[in-house]
Amino acid sequence: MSEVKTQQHKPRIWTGAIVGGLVMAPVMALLALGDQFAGLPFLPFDVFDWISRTLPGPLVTFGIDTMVDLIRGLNIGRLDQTAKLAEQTMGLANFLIMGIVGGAIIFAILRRRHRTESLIEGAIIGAILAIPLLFISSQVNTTATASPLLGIAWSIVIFAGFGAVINWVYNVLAADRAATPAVDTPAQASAAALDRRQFLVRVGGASAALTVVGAGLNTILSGGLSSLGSSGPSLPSFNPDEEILTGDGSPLPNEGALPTPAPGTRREYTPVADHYRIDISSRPAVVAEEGYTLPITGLVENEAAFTLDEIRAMPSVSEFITMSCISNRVGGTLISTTKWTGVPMQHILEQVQPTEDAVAIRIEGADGFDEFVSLDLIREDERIMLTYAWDDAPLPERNGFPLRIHIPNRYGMKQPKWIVSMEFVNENGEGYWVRRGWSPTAMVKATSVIDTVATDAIYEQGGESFVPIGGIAWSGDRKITKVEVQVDEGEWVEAELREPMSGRAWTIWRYDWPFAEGDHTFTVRCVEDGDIPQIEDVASVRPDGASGLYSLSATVNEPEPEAATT
Ligand SMILES: Nc1nc2c(c(=O)[nH]1)N[C@H]1C(S)=C(S)[C@@H](COP(=O)(O)O)O[C@H]1N2
Ligand SMILES: [Mo]
Repeated sequence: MSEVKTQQHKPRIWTGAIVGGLVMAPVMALLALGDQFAGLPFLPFDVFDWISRTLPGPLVTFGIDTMVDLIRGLNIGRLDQTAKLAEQTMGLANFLIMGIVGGAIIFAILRRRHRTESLIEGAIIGAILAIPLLFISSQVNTTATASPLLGIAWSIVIFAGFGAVINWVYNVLAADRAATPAVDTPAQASAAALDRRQFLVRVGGASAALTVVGAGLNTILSGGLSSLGSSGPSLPSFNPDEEILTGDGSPLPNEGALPTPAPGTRREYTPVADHYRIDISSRPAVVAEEGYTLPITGLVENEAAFTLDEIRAMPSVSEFITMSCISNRVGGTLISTTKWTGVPMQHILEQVQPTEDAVAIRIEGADGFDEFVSLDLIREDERIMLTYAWDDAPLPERNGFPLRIHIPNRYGMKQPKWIVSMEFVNENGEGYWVRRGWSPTAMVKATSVIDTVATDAIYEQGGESFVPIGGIAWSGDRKITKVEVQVDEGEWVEAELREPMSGRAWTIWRYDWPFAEGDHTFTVRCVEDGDIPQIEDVASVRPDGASGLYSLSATVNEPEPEAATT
């Protein structure tokens, strides 16, 4: 009798499993923070990437499709982001399962020991569990920018911590049981069980709180530069009945262009309020208009401190411009288009007269962000512009009021907002994100995205049904010359291209696909001027920007017969 009881005094393995899952959640939040702010490896995605490369393809596809269906069923996320979200969710879920197994293993091992107060055993087991993960990460990780040694140390510390916390929970549960030596009456036994349950509930609560705080910090601090996929606001979609005008009331430059975007395609001209926003601080820097001057110093003949009125009175240019963040994933929301107005930087050079040794300008933002622009680049590209207006109105506060720079064909990270100073220097340096391991040139890669498979806009023509499919393609200032769509494993078929608003704006494309009922996968690719195809090899956003083809799955059903009303 008492023999059996002593055995029951040891916390059970399944309790370890629960604890493992609970502790793993905040561990993942911590790993995400490390990924975000120190360029440390994010093991959950690494492990998932590795698994999906190792497992047979159809199994992985099945898993992703199931998740996509699930997420769609739950109505989370935009269709275009669902596939990536599914993969990421699977990566996280998979890691959670590993936490559960890890917790069970640690409890199983601790059960074989004499009870101790120490946390060493758990910490050691945790660190050992990290070793295969580190190996996997070294094989597949392409996003970490921190030194590998630091990555190893970080992962081992985190997992030792994971083990130690589980060990601690084990100790508390075991001590609790030891403290109720004579579990004789059913009442006492259930009181002890209640205590333990309360304790576990508290562990669960702490886990949830820490996870939420960690994930929240990640989102707030990164302002969207998150590897966990910032699903921004849904993009407003094209509405054929709405006439879009720019801020000064003029029509878009490609007014009347054909084809008409497929229903559900994003708006060609992003409303300024919906323009994506990325910056290093959680709140936009605020620069007061009153008393503002732009000091231009350093290696120039004429130092200057231009007021906004002076800048606005200089010769100006306007252009419709698509800008993207380098951390925009294929198909992500960190890309927008509006009308930019400003002074050509070449004009500014004429005003201040750089000296012989001047090589670059160091531009600083009110938030401490900085970047360098080489004078050679400015001299050879008259389009580089000191921008003061978007959509014919002063820059919004969050998008860089009062001044920001535009450099064609580069991702946003090269283009400071909230400019407070320009210093001409004799060396081209590394800007804020470059110093943190991102691309020194940040040249835009061609990208194409499916915004819509408009199953609710199926139409008939010549006895055949068609489903309008549409989206965007963009390649910086390089012209998009072709977009092709593939359905399942079929032939690539050319889409129609709509004349873009400018040479620096995205191209809307449309393909009316002959209807075929069922579950289908749609993939898109584009070609830029010079017959250069979009890069198909998958690369993550860090350090040079994402590449890879965008695809999505959709179920296409027979259209509902028209209701007999008029
Ligand atoms: N001062 C300042 N400028 C900045 C940034 C920043 O954090 N601070 N972020 C850059 C990045 S990474 C991008 S993608 C664009 C985003 O501009 P937007 O927020 O107006 O869309 O601004 C760039 N300029
Ligand atoms: Mo960015």
